[in-house]
Parts: sequence; structure tokens; C-alpha cells
Amino acid sequence: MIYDMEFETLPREALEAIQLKRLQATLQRAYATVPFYRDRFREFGVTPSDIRCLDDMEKLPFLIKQDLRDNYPFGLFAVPKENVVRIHASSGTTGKPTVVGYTARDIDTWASLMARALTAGGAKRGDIIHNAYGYGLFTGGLGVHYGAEKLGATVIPVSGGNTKRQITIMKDFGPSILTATPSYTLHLAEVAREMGVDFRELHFRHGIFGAEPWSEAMRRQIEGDLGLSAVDIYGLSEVMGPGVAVECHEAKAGLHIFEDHFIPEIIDPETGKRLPLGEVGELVFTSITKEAFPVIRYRTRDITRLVAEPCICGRTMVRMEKVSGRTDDMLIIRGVNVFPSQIESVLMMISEVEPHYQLEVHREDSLDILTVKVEISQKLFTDEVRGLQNLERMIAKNIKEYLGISAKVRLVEPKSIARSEGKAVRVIDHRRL
Ligand code: DLL
Repeated sequence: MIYDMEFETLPREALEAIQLKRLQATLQRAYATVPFYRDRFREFGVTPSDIRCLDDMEKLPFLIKQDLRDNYPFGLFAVPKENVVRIHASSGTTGKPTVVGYTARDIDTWASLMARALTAGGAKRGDIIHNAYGYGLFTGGLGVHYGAEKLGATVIPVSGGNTKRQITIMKDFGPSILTATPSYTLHLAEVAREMGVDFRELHFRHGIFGAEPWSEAMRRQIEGDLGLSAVDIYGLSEVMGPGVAVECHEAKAGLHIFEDHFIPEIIDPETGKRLPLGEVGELVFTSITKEAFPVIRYRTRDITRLVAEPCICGRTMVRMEKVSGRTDDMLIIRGVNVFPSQIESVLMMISEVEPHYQLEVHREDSLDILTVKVEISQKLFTDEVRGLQNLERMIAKNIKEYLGISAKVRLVEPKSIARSEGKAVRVIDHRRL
């Protein structure tokens, strides 16, 4: 039994009482030890003792990615450097990476949360976990690793890459749980096929996939191709790493947020106002147990909504819907907002195309042009040109019908879109380059 599991089924009032106590302690500590928080709170005319109930949180200022960059690398740490036992960092496609730190207790908390997350996804003691999340500064590999050990499972720390060898290991060691990004999972399946290995005949029962947006259609494809039950796991380095929220394998209907450690809010990304439960907006997190790197009202830029209805698994924690995308990945094509995952859903309805795609955006005479590049099978690729043109037209028509945007569709040769070993690059935006 993973300790802290009892928090997962608490009645609302009991959970909120714990949250308030932990929140107040976090605020006191951050105020006392991090000059950034003290200055920012003062600017907003608020002190930790003004927060008497959870709704008072709205009085607190937000923390944004730029604040992390401005305090690079260790400026927001709330403990002396000698108490920090681990550093992680997010790659930072633009500007400096964001650096986060953990005390020994933080690492232990994270391991427990990841053990709980793996449990929710269907793993248990005795399972062999093939962990293909990248090890290193990225939180995926080590996050799953410590959780798996805490659970008492056997972990294969294979990391991302060297894909053929991974398939051989799967055949030889017989892992029952797969952890990887959804896009790398598809690549694993593809390489297995090329090696004449039927994934469905391996021993996998469950897959715990995350670190990037993926659609319901992609879930069906992965479950069908790999012969396992797939759940979504969410997290971000700033808040901890993987294990902030996870779907249960019983329902697979939204990700349970570990509310005994993180308080979620949904805000309107434009105005910053808190939105009522159930509305779609930007997810904001406050950590309430972290020591080295507490985050108070951190704006994730991830778009989702919260669901409070009870779940068949018995967990009472609030759920978040699958993240549709990040505010900074949202494409605005001639005034219509669209996320790559929505285009993915449309593509996956069409059986002739493969689940490998990339979006390119450029500007022509001040108009935004979206090109959807999608792979087709070798067999189709050798078909006559007219058939392919018809297929392109049909895909463009579907995109227009479902999403209301005009896109150019280009069917491309099998394997011509780069495969990911971690997070897939879905959008090339020539307007930003
Ligand atoms: O991606 C942590 C992680 C590792 C989560 C392994 C799950 C599994 P970062 O590299 O800091 O951390 O990236 C965080 O990735 O703000 C989201 O935009 C995106 N993301 C993470 N999980 C999901 C998910 C890890 N399940 C950023 N669905 C987040 C959609 C996700 N997006």
C-alpha cells in the first residue's frame, strides 16, 4: 500500500481542511525565504496571514515562466543550496531553460506521488516497467523511475532512443507496463513491426503515456496497435514533474489531480480571472508540500477544464480533462483558434493516413496559411496520383467541416516526418522563425 493513498478518497471538506493548512504553511515559508515572493506579495498588498480560506487565494499574484527565467538559475529556491539534492530543467525551446530543485523530502514526496500515479494507471508490485521516458534533466525518466521503485515494481531504465534494442529488451524481459511519450510509443510500435515483432504478443497490460498532448483517437490507435490499456499522465517540471495528475485505468475519463499536494485553478488566460468549475481555461497550480521550489499560482499555459463529478474508481480528487494544448502552441489561422491535437483528431478518423503528421504555418500577403503534412502507407503512396489528390481534398474538407479552418494538405512518403524519441515537434511556425 502506497502511503498517502487515503487522501485520494477523502470527503471534500476533509481534503480542503488539509489543503488550507498546507497552503498557509507554504505561503509563510515562501514569504520568509524567497525575496521574490516577499517583494511580489508586498507589491500586491497581501501577506500570508491574509489567506484565511482557499477562496482567498485569488488575492495572490501569479507566477509566470518569465519570473523563473528572470531568477535563473536558483533565485526562487526556498532552502539553502546544501539542502537541494537534485536539479532538473526544462529544455526551453525559447530563451533560458527553467531550473527546478528538490530536497530529499521533495524527492520522496514525488516518488510516492508517482507510485500512486502508476497504481492509478494499473501498475502494481511485481510488474516490470519498461521506462522509455528520457533520463536526464527532463523529469520523465527519473520521475517514473523513483515511483516505480517506491511501488515495488521492477524498473527497466531504458530511456528514449536506441529503439531496436528496446524491442529486443521487450521480447526478452517481458515487461508488463510501458511508460513513454505517446509519439515515441508509436515509433516503438513501428520499429517492432519492421523487426517482425507483434507488440500484441508481448506481455504489456498497461501503458502510462504523457508529456505531450494526444487525442482520444490517438489513444484508440495505440491501444489497438499495442494491445494494452492506455492512460494519460500529466505534469510539468515547474510544479514537480510527471505525477501531478493521472487518469485511472478503470474510467480513463479525465486526470485525477493529486490535490493533497497541488491546488488547481482555471483562469481566463486573457483577464486572469478565476473561472467557475467546468469552464475551459488556463490551468494554474499552487504547490502545497514542496520545500525547495514552491510555486504559488503558477500559470502553466495549458488549456483544460476541471470536472468534479465522482469517478467510478472511487477517487474524490478533482479531475482535469485531457490538455488540448498550450496557449503558446495554439494556432490562429485567419482568426480561428486551433490546437494541433484537434487536427490530430480529424486526421485519425481517416484510415488511409498514418498517425505521423506535422503542421507548418507561414504567412502569405498577411494571410496565415496552414499546411498539414501527413504520411500515408507505402502501398497507397505508389497508387495513382489522382487517388492521392482525392484523398488530400477529402482531408482538407474534413478539417474545414470539423474545425472551420482552411488548410492545404500534403500527403507525404512513409517515414518522411522525423520520429520523436521524446516529445514530438508538431508545429513548425515559419512566422516565428
Ligand atoms: O513533460 C513532465 C512529464 C513527464 C509529464 C512524463 C508526463 C510524463 P515538462 O518537460 O516540464 O514536464 O513539460 C511540461 O508538457 O506544461 C504540458 O504543456 C505538456 N504536458 C505534460 N503532460 C501532458 C499531458 C513534463 N499528459 C509541459 N498532456 C506541460 C498534454 C502535457 N500535455
